[in-house]
Amino acid sequence: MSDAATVPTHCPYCALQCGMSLRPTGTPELPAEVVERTDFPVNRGALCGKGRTAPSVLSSRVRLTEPLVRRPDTGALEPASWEEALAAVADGLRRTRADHGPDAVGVFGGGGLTNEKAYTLGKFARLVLATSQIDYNGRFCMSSAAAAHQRAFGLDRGLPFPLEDIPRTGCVILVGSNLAETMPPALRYLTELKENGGKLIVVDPRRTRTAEQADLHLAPRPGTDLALALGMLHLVVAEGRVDEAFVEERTDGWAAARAGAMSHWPEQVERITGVPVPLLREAVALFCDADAGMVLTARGPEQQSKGTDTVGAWINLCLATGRAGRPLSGYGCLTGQGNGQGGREHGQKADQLPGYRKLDDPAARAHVAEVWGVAPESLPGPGRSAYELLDALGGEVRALLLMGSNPVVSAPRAAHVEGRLRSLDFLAVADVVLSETAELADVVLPVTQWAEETGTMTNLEGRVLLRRRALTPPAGVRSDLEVLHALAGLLGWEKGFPADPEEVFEELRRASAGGPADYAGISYRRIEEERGVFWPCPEPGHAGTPRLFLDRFATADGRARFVPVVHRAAAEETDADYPVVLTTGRVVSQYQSGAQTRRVDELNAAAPGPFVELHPRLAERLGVADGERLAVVSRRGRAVAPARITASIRPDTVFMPFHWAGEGRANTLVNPALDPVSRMPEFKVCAVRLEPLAAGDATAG
Ligand SMILES: Nc1nc2c(c(=O)[nH]1)N[C@H]1C(S)=C(S)[C@@H](COP(=O)(O)OP(=O)(O)OC[C@H]3O[C@@H](n4cnc5c(=O)[nH]c(N)nc54)[C@H](O)[C@@H]3O)O[C@H]1N2
Ligand SMILES: Nc1nc2c(c(=O)[nH]1)N[C@H]1C(S)=C(S)[C@@H](COP(=O)(O)OP(=O)(O)OC[C@H]3O[C@@H](n4cnc5c(=O)[nH]c(N)nc54)[C@H](O)[C@@H]3O)O[C@H]1N2
Ligand code: SF4
Ligand SMILES: [Mo]
Repeated sequence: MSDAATVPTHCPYCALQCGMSLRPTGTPELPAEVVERTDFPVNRGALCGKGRTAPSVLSSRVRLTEPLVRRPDTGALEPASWEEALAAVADGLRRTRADHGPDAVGVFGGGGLTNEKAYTLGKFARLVLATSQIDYNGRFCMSSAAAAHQRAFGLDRGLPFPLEDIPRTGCVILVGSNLAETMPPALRYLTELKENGGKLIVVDPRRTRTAEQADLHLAPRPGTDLALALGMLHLVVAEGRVDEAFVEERTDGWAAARAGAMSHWPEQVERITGVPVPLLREAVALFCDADAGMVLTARGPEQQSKGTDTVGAWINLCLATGRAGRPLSGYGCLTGQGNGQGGREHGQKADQLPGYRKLDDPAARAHVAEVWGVAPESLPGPGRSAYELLDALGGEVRALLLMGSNPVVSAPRAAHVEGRLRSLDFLAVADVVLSETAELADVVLPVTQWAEETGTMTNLEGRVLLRRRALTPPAGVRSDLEVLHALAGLLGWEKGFPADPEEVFEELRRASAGGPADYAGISYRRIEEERGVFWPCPEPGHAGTPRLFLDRFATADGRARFVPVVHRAAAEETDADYPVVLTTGRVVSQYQSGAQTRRVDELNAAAPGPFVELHPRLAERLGVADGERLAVVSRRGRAVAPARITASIRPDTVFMPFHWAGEGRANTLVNPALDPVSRMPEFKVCAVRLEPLAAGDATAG
């Protein structure tokens, strides 16, 4: 319900982008209250605890309200005027460029930034800084699914159908998604599926709250989803369940993909994954007996050094069974961050130009260069991927502008990344709070938040949404767009970097026109009137595209491509020194690096700190009791957190959430092995050893 005094908007956090309304209170301590908003179809008023408490981060008690500059005499960050802070950033970037060349200046963005910001950040890097060195945290999130989408379908949109289709399909295989904790209001789609008689299969090494809802739960060893999908495809062939007509009419490459699957015998797959053959057969029967089916993946199978091939294997299963390019069927990836979808479309990715164009495609360069009023040759080429960029800091890349990420907590091999950040000649961070990464900066720029600025977000369904400014920001903060506008001016670009979001969006429309992610027909007004518009939407008269691929896939010839894949091991396997598998992920009450949610009392009460989840049998072998401190040691380092003993996890695996800094930082342990195609790090599998700490033992590191 919204009345005149409330403003309809969307949650600042995850890719569901739940609708909510805000009622301004006029007090700096808590500037707004959340009011239920039922007219947005995705969540119909429901919110998780993070969304409900989001206004707490708007409080002047926890946020940054003035720029900070590091003083050479004290070495400390101290308050400064905006003029001084911006001049220091412009100087730092200019000096590095003069001394070491344009590619010595890097930019790191985020999938929580609005489309307007992501677009402007990419343009700022390529034009103002003339650097190729830009990437963003979305590389850690959905890049493997994006690469697999491109390979198979010729286009990457997380979900090719709206969430409302899920309850009407026959069977959903949910692979490595803990939706009940990561997108709680979306659980409704799965309960409705079951109410309608549909089946749910969940693939997760842990019996999560989501897995508890499943008709069938498969619990593979982390890092073995590729073998699991191949084993299912093997059975599909062996049992004569291939949709030959669909394969013939709509796909290419089946023979090679089939051969790959046939070399993975179910018994062999059981040995690799730990999933018994009868359960594998049951999964195939549930999936193939239904009239229609979907496979949805999230970070479990994607955040692996073979994530692209793994998603490819699940897509192959969909294609072989005719569960793609048809109503109520298909493969989809559940994108994670608020603008995880739009953030990957408009040019903050190392190899990309707006509209999901490729930076190395001459036609794409010519189109975007014309919109930007520059010569195509002046655009730099593709740069390093996120982890490779962080790893190059202090070496070839000597200054960094960071907007919308907290890699000290969220990057793999985090102690190393923290060291690289410290070794920079110059670091500028724009953030809403003093994150662990902002603490290392030479200049910190305090920026406005979701409720205080206008901009568009594209949710996991490809639905472009608008958040209108609902509150007046505190006097000392500026928007990211104002920051980039001012910096561009100081670096000699008076024009081309407007601070007004709608002006940026109008340019983004033109830059995206004709590209794969075409926003040309979308306007702020249309989004408001239609409660979101699905891309591609090439002209104002076009209705938008909620469902993709029904007539043809987005490849040149309209046919989907099977990709031949075979199983391979994780980059780091267990051995005598590191005998246990570590996997990592999320809990319901904290968000990402925790920079925002660790500042909310109610969320901290619910999820106060890190823990190591382990099976009672493993705990017994180690002699560790519930709540006792446990050191987890990998080849990258050591983390310490209390044990949480539960029979819901495999006995050969431990799980740590990654939301905290300090001694319990999970990413101290994580292996930065990269997928060769997507450059996604292997967040979900590495080898560790566990060392119980005697009470009072302070050997944390
Ligand atoms: N509460 C909360 N919600 C969030 C976020 C948050 O930080 N907190 N972040 C948002 C973002 S950016 C993202 S990307 C999404 C992520 O959403 P999810 O992908 O649902 O989250 P994760 O917890 O990372 O991983 C999901 C599951 O993968 C399982 N898993 C681990 N290893 C493997 C494996 O090898 N194979 C398989 N099949 N499964 C495995 C884990 O046990 C876990 O239950 O959540 C979004 N929503
Ligand atoms: N071990 C392990 N590590 C992981 C993962 C995992 O599953 N396991 N998941 C990975 C995934 S999927 C993701 S998406 C990453 C996310 O990890 P991060 O990139 O660290 O994500 P956030 O914590 O959301 O960081 C966003 C930062 O930007 C700030 N911010 C928010 N809004 C704005 C804005 O509009 N402008 C500016 N300038 N700043 C803003 C926030 O305060 C915060 O400091 O973590 C990855 N790391
Ligand atoms: S599910 Fe995601 S978008 Fe919805 S309220 Fe929770 S964090 Fe916000
Ligand atoms: Mo993510």
